[in-house]
Amino acid sequence: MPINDLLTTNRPETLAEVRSLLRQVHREQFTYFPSPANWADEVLYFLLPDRFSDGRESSRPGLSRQQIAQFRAASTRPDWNWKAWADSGRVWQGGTISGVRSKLGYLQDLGISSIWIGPVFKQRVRVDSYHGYGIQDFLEVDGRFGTRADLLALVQAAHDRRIRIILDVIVNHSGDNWGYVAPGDSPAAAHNEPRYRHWPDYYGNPQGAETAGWSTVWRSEHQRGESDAALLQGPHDMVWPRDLRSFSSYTRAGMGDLDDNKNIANPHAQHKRTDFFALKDFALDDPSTLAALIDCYKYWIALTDCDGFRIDTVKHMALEETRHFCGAIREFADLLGKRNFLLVGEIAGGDFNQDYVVDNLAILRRNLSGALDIGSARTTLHGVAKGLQRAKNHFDQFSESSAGFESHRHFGDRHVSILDDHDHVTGSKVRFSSETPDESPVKDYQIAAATAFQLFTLGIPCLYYGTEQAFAGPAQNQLQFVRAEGWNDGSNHGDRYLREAMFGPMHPRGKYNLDITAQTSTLDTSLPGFGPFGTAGAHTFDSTSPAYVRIAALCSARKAHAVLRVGRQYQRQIKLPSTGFVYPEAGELVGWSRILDTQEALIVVNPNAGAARGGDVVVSGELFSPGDEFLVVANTAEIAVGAGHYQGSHPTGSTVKVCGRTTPEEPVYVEIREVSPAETIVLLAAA
Ligand SMILES: [Ca+2]
Repeated sequence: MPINDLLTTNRPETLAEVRSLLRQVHREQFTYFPSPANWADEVLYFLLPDRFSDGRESSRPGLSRQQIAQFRAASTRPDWNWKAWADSGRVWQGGTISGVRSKLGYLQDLGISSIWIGPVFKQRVRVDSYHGYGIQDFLEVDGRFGTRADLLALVQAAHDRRIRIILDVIVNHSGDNWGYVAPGDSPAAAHNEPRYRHWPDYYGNPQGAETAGWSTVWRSEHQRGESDAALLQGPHDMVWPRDLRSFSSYTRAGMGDLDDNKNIANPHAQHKRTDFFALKDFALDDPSTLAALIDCYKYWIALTDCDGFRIDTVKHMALEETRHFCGAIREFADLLGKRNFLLVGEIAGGDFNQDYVVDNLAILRRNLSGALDIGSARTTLHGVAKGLQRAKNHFDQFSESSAGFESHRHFGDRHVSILDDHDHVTGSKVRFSSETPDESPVKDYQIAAATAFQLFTLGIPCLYYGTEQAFAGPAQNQLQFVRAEGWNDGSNHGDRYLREAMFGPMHPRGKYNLDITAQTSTLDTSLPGFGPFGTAGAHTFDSTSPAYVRIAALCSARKAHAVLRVGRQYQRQIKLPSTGFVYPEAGELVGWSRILDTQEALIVVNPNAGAARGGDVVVSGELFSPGDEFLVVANTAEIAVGAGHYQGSHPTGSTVKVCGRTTPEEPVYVEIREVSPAETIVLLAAA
């Protein structure tokens, strides 16, 4: 029976309707798409639906690298208003779910096998939460992104290509669906972020000396507080489903410190109970609230056949609540034949928090699958790939012999490797390529070298949209025009510079305070679109760009050889012209091996942006002897110029001989020579 049969004309209004639908799923034989055996076999791609594609790129020109370079070289652009462009970055741009579907071929050719799509659920209709993290209707797709049918069609089209879809879900909080009213104030003046109240107090608490006189009121479509909920009957009023309309489902503690990380284990800690600015914290310690949210998200699995969830703001949920949510979702997915449904947590606040949650919830595979590496692992990766940090800093994270279990990074499918994302909760609010100097000859593809670390070291690699086009925001000589507009400043909407609209709209959507029809059928012509590199009206879906072709070649090698995905991992010592065999300093050649059974893959990256590098790279002395050969299976420098035109060292298909052991102490090694800046070579041998 096709899943489309579950697609009712109207979305359910209550969880009773959802439960009836879930009973139907139990009763009838729907066919669901199975999970991968191991998510480390996948290559993830994270995109924000508002900022990726509107499916209409053929109506706009593509931006060539030459044009991008010209734009970036110009210190002034008389016809261009940087402030208007920056302002545009704060509002809805017009990307859609159907737009994502139109780009499946582009993503498949890049080597992507799973897409993590930012939240698609219905937002407050007159609020600028284009990022999707402020839900008003937990059972509906946002009209600006499309329909439930569009989402189902995306998943089906993706599955036809063996691409999986991961939805981004929020359990910790709802949108700005209600407000706080101080004693004596009008409900219409309902506001957000009153001073935090410590557990067990809350606003409206009859026992609270300072909070008893307060009330909370639902918001209308127009964000006004309304004390008589009977007047709020529209689809854009209050919250949906109806089951979430009891204020006891919300913590109501006001705005506290999101980063009081001292007590990650305390379920009543401030960071667990605080609102997320205007977004309202759910009282997940109320069992019926957590059960309601579990049913909402079971609905989306049943309806769409999605393959996993990325769970937002896990740090702000108590461990038991996360455990309960993940366990319930995993059982439901198991029932549908999705025996390895991905549940990956966003755990902010640094590595300690991340490791604490993973150690507690991921070890036995029954709760969380793993975590996003958004702490120091991400910034270390930036530094190593740019040649600014020793590669050992990256590889030591996987060491089994260092303290603890290093949170199971060495298990390889517990961590999702992140180079860039939409938040950069740790580190600067600018993309990897933004920090590569504009005059650098590797500006357009240094990020491919960073991606090689993601693709070929332990973990599940996740590319952020725009990585393959080396998105870099405005040029250094243009930053003067956007610094005042929050460039790199998280508290001033600096996140927007991590979220350019890849499809290059001419203008953003009609203003967000208009009704939904006007928002979806008109454009705000007073602003330019928030296109990449400080442009509007030109897209960047270029499958010939320097980063795209390199990453595609690396993904192709990864797909072809299991050893590159699941092999054991060893950083290799290298003998440089001036050293013995050492773990080289920052900016020197980096080599590491993956070993599976009797096969060894050797990956060599030159993170030096300015000069070629070579060295003698150690390989396994247990598997290989002098005279054996390694075969080159990928060379990014060669891909860039085309196979017939490559004049450099180690072309694909060539071999290098194993040398060494001229004394009993000497290791066996291969001689790698003249690797160009920011290029990667992958070699393979079987004993
Ligand atoms: Ca919370």
